[in-house]
Amino acid sequence: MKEAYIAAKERWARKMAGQAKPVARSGDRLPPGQREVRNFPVLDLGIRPEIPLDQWELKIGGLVENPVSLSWAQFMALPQFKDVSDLHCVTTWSQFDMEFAGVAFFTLADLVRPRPEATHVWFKAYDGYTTNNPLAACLDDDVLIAHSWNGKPLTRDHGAPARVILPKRYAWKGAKFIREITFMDRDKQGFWEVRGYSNTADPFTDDRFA
Ligand SMILES: Nc1nc2c(c(=O)[nH]1)N[C@H]1C(S)=C(S)[C@@H](COP(=O)(O)O)O[C@H]1N2
Ligand SMILES: [Mo]
Repeated sequence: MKEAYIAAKERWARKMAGQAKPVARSGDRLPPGQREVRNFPVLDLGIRPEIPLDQWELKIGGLVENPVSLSWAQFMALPQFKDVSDLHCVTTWSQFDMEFAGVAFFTLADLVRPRPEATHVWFKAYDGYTTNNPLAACLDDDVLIAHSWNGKPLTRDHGAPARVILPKRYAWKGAKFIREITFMDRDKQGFWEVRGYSNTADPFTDDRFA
């Protein structure tokens, strides 16, 4: 684990806590406080687990009618989805026109059938990382579990074999190395959320800190 990196990000959140945010949502493509990059930086806890495809599984459960544990073959046999979106990291870099391919979140929701009580989704990754999102945000038509970027399988640095992409939130809301997706009837804060980062994480209102 990159302890120094985690500690520095925590200090940054503490220092910035309670600072005024813009009242109006930005209509610009580049969100406030961001700069554009073109090199797809790598940002994570530094663990980057290696997960052989024949050992990979994606568990989807919690408050659902039909919990599943998908093998790689089963995951790849689901309807495939491609979407081009912009990625915004809270550390202020953004990259435009990222083409991710994989399985749409709504396809997985159709498969497991969330119960009416389900309001939030908890994501757990193979490196121990966690994050959380409202179910409504996950059901947006641009959310997917990606296995490829720009036509090639994800590299380990970028979360292979599969990662969650939520284009309308800061990138930390999408778990790389995704392992488990759990539907819940309450919110539960993830790795960065308990360390001072915003639970809503809207890049266009500079919504970085709790
Ligand atoms: N499993 C896991 N997912 C993660 C992270 C992590 O540390 N572990 N970091 C998040 C953060 S802060 C960002 S900005 C993006 C970075 O993705 P990238 O390294 O492919 O640019 O992954 C997010 N998902
Ligand atoms: Mo990030």
